[in-house]
Amino acid sequence: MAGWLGALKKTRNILGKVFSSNSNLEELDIEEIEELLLRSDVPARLTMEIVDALESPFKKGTRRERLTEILMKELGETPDFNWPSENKPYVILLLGINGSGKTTTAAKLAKKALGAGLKPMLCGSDTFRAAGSSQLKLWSERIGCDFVGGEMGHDAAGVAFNAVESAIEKKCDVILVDTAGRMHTKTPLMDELPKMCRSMNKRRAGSPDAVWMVLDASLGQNAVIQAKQFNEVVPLTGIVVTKLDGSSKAGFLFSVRTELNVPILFTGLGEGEDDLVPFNPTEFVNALFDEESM
Ligand SMILES: Nc1nc2c(ncn2[C@@H]2O[C@H](COP(=O)(O)OP(=O)(O)O)[C@@H](O)[C@H]2O)c(=O)[nH]1
Ligand SMILES: [Mg+2]
Repeated sequence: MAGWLGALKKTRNILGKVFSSNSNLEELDIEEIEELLLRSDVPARLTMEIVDALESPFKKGTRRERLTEILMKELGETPDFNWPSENKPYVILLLGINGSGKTTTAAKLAKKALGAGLKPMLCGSDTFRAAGSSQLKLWSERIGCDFVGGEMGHDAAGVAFNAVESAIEKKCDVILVDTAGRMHTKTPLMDELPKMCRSMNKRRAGSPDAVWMVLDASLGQNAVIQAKQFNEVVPLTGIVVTKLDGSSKAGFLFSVRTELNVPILFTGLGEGEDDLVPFNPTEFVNALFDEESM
């Protein structure tokens, strides 16, 4: 299973020059420090705060503690996600642009639910592409869980309704609803999302219980801009950050709370089915510093 330290290597290659206790900050001028922070998509306001902290005098050996405090404050509280014991079937709707990792994340979450002793259902409502739903069906066979999907061209809201109906019948505990990737700028597909919500709500009042946006970490700050637009169409209740492994722009995670005020719940640290872990701010911040001190 992939870990935080390995996943954050590329971002650390940049930020470590500022954060690492081995780095010789005296060799960098303020512009260079700012440039490094911004290059990894640390938001501008936080960059200024970090620079201020580095410029003001402090006791030797406390740089890491001081920076850690600033970074942890920026991330805010991260609630633990617990699989619900009521409101069954609990419906989690996964949204995002094409390729962000929705289908993989739906499967990874279903595997987690199985591991927690629950009965999950995968719902393939990506009826926009020919292979959209069949990809998730393959996942359901691989991990061994129920599946409801639709053919290309079917109404996604109808597929979602059928999934809730079938999950009630089969006494499933949780439904992971995978959706078609859509651009936040394309109105007709964006309009489909509230329709899907209304449709599921008709079959089980209160659903979807959770609406999670799946963000590709390699897009950095642009991912947050997308999320803001999705959030205006369907209010988000959580964020899943995928592909943190391989991203050099993990600094954007520090914008999520201030820009969206939605918690980061899970993080993808690799392609494997077990490479989805609860977001852990302490592990995340620690992994931005040097490897030796871990
Ligand atoms: N490295 C890495 N790859 C991921 C992660 N999550 C998804 N992927 C890959 O991203 C690609 C697109 O994923 P997919 O789930 O099909 O995206 P979708 O279009 O949003 O459904 C696939 O090759 C996945 O294996 C992750 O956390 N780390
Ligand atoms: Mg997909």
